[in-house]
Amino acid sequence: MSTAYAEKSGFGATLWDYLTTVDHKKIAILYLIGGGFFFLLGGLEALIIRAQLLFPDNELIQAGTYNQIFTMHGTTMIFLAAMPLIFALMNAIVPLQIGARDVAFPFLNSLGFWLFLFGGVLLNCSWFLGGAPDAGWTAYAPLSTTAEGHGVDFYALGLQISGAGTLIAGINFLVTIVNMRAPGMTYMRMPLFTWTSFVTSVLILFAFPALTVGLFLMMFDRLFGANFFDPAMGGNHIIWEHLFWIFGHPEVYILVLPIFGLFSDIISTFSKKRLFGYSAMVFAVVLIGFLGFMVWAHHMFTTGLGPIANSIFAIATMAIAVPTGIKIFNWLFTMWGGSIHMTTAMLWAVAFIPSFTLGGFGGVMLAAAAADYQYHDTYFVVAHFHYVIVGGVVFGVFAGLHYWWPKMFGKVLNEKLGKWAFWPFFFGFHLTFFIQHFLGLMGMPRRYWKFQPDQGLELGNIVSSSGAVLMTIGAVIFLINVVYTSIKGEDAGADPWDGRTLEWAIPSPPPFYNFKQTPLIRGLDPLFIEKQQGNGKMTPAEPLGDIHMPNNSIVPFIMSFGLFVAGFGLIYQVDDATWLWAVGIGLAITLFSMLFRSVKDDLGYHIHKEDLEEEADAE
Ligand code: HEM
Ligand SMILES: [Cu+2]
Repeated sequence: MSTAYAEKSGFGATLWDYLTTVDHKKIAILYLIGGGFFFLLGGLEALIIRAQLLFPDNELIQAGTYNQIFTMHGTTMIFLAAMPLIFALMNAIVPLQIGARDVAFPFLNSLGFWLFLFGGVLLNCSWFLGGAPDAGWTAYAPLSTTAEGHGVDFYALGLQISGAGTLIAGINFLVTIVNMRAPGMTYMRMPLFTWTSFVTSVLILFAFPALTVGLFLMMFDRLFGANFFDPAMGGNHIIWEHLFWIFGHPEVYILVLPIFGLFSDIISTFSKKRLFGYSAMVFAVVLIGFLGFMVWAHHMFTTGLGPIANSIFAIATMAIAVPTGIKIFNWLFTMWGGSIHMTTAMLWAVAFIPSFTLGGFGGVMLAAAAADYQYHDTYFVVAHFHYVIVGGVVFGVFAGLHYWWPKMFGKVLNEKLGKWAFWPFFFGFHLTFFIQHFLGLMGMPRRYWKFQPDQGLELGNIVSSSGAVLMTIGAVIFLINVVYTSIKGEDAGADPWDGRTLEWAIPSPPPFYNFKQTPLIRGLDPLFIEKQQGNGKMTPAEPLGDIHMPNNSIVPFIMSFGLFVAGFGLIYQVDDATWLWAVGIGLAITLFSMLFRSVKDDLGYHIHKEDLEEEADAE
């Protein structure tokens, strides 16, 4: 290991290092651990749902508990599992793909993570403090505004805090991709994963504020006696649905676009071909991002917006099938005639194409407004969105982890175990969710605690629940693979997959400064170009020189902790005004940390040229 900045070892030192780190690669690992933990929690909740729905008239859990579990399953999976897992991959890879030494604002990067984590912990504290939120992950008013207990308050405050973290992360990636690209890395030379992360960051920037506003209004209605969503007092509960879905629909593209990007990279790498239709792919991503904001009312066809609004939103929704189709054909054409290597990552990618496409078909069916009166709030909807979210996002996260694990940890995940995890998960997934389309068409409503015997729903539900068991087996094998690889995995080397993009040009795991010299980019797939036309190494764009690095800081952790304390205070001041002290103390902690950060100079440090040279000699 390098340089004079020798690191202390031992558990305490490692813990402190991670609490204070501003290195995008370590923050990626934090997101991976946090998101992975919540994914397991959300998965456990899903298993409880499927256990309750195994038999008709089942009394395994109480109706009220069921409401809490499906609400927390959905909320956890979307906000605390899928989002952070995607941020894990973006953090680990985007700076490397553009030839940057870190993100634009490393301090903010750390703040974004800790806000997400404390928000998620706050939300989950509700389990131990009188009950979790139970108004669905969509928290429609007036159900949410009149729900008893503090569950929904935890929802409003927890998501507000973690949402702030997401917004910060989105802005950070935007600035990073606009400003930090290496010389020669023009927009139209960026790998698709970077492109989609860029568009996703734009969507975050425009979508999350709608959620922020909605949650603030909800907080005022529930905690301070306001009536924004109460028609009896002159409010309007439909406004919540608009605010929620103006955020909520783009959110599904926020989740799936980076996945489109990583599949594009993976399919091109393992087909040993340049991505087919690169510029059409970029165009399609931007168009999907734009149209994603035009369709939110397809979630509200049955609220009585009227035939004109319904028709416009129906057509806009169906229009998204066009750029999505462009992408699907381009993936197929990339594979066409390629020399295909069926690694585990590629297996997930190939499985993703038909799975996600089926989800898209369901989506176009739901978009037919008149027909949606039949599908709405049935299991057909549950089937549809799990096809896109599991068949898209979860498959994508597995693919991305297999593909980039060597870059992140220096070891290749075991391929055999990887495939053993894939098959049960893949079959389990289709078993669980395909049949739900039919359960929905047969009239089984979504979010119901029980179904009745003799309605023909028994078999379908048993099939669905057994699929969930298979998926669990797949997930467990993946975890075993992680443990096995960390003990026995083979060393990856810099470029285990014969990669095409810049992240494969530096060692695995990369040194903490990433690139010793910023590379010069000569075209799309820059490393591939150097392998074809050069000596397989990137040409440096600058002479060897000192590298400026940011300092670690505990301040982001403390800032987020302050908001966590204030969140509790806000929730409980309704019962007892002394809790206002907690609000004051929490906000004081946060504001004081901000002041401290503003007035104290933190200029970072330099890695000296001589140390880098010494390291080069040692190599
Ligand atoms: C992996 C196995 C999974 C299983 C077996 C599963 C199962 C279920 C079931 C049965 C419901 C419906 C509850 C009801 O309406 O009565 C549900 C709802 C939901 N699931 Fe999943 N799910 C899984 C994964 C995921 C993932 C990965 C996500 C998102 C990233 C997700 C997001 C949601 C959402 C948003 C809801 C709606 C919750 C609500 O109605 O408020 N699920 N899930
Ligand atoms: Cu939508």
